[in-house]
Amino acid sequence: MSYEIPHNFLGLDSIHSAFDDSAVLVLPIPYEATVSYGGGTANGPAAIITASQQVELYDREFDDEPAMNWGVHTLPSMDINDLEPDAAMDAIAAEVAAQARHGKLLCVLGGEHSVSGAVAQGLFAVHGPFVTVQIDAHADLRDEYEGTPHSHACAMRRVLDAGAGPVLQLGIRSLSIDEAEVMRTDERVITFWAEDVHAGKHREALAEFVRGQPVYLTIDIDGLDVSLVPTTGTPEPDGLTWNEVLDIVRAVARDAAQVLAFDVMELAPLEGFHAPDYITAKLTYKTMSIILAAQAAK
Ligand SMILES: [Mn+2]
Repeated sequence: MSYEIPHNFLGLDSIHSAFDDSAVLVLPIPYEATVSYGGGTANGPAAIITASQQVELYDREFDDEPAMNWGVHTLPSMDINDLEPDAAMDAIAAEVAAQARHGKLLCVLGGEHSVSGAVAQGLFAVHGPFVTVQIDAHADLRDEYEGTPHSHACAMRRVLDAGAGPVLQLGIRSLSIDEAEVMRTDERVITFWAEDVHAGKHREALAEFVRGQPVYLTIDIDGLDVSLVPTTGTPEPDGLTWNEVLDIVRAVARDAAQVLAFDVMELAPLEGFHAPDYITAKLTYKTMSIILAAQAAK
């Protein structure tokens, strides 16, 4: 008999993590290729999964253990760091498309944010058009950065290139002059700065943006205030609070026709400093719980 905790998200037993019976698929993509400042996102998914095993399954919000009702299956981690960027992005898009066909809620753990462009491609191939909600400190609208179109600084530009639909950004507080121009001229991009979110100015537009639409929610962990998760490659002050982020998740879950997928990106864990890993893991569990509860209520 083994007493080892299973190495899956939340450390679930085989019954509550079986593929067939799970409503959620967790896909770890520890891809890291275009670090521009601090590195370490390749260790993000493993740190989130390890920390998730310490998160209480019981959630007061639901007076229940959501994971025991829905089932959460953790897929094998993608091993693509040796591939050229184009090939890595193709591999991600293909894997996401293959998993999206199962019709379950897909939860991608990164890894650097450039992964999200390929996730959008894979989702679009299966589901057709959708809208994207981005929680992030950075606009990520550069066409290329440091010589590559696959930089994490270009993540949302690549999501737009996937052709699925518009992007609504929340919590943005760092951008280049060129990105400011993209925001002014590209009507596919709607931006709410961090201070707009603090003031609640995003609420009406967010509800209208997702209403009746399939949605992809991408959470760059640096969108949160840096006091919550300082271990990220490109930190910025004045981020979103825990409750501001969960309010956004609740609004998306409530008003969307369906949340196709969400991701949690850019955690760069630091050995011996486990609080940010735990907070990221708890955010991931809360997000899937909120989405599935809203879906069940529709
Ligand atoms: Mn960011």
